[in-house]
Amino acid sequence: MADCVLRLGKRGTLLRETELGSNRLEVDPAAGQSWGTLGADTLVGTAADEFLYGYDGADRLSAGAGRDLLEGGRGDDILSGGAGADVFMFDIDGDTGRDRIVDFGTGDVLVTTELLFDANGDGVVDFGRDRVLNLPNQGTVAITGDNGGRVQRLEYDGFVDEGGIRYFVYSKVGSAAGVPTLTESRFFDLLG
Ligand SMILES: [Ca+2]
Ligand SMILES: [Ca+2]
Ligand SMILES: [Ca+2]
Repeated sequence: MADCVLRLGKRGTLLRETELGSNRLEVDPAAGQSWGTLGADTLVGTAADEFLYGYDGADRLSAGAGRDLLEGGRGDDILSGGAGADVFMFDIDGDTGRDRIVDFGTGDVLVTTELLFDANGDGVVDFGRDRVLNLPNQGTVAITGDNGGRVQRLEYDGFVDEGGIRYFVYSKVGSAAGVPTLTESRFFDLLG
């Protein structure tokens, strides 16, 4: 009999821990979301707007077209938003690992639950010599743009308070993406 453990995540989401192992999971169109397992999963989205959550393990999330929400969770994940204005979520309360975003576009945003370190306070987070974003939880994010170039700076766009949590929003320097990219997405609906 397979073990099944239920517990509450930080944001009040119900997590179901099922089998370990490598899984290929496609989004259930009715639910609009796909949740990974403790193992290394490949999550594949559709052209609709959806939420991909890798949970534990070294996951590969490929959201495809649509305005998607991607959260790798723990483990070293590879995240691809595909076309559309996508939201890449990093919950600083947990260990997010050494992640990679492979197609960060000018319409996309990166969202964290803590303000990122901005050495000179100019509203732009410079990644520094290692060219990866260093998160307050010791996690890192290596970001490649959708044009193939390495992203080495992000601009701070502001924050949103929702459900007792403050979400900080970042985008490519000079991009029009920002707080509305998050608030107009289905992110908070799916958490609700
Ligand atoms: Ca997983
Ligand atoms: Ca997308
Ligand atoms: Ca991760």
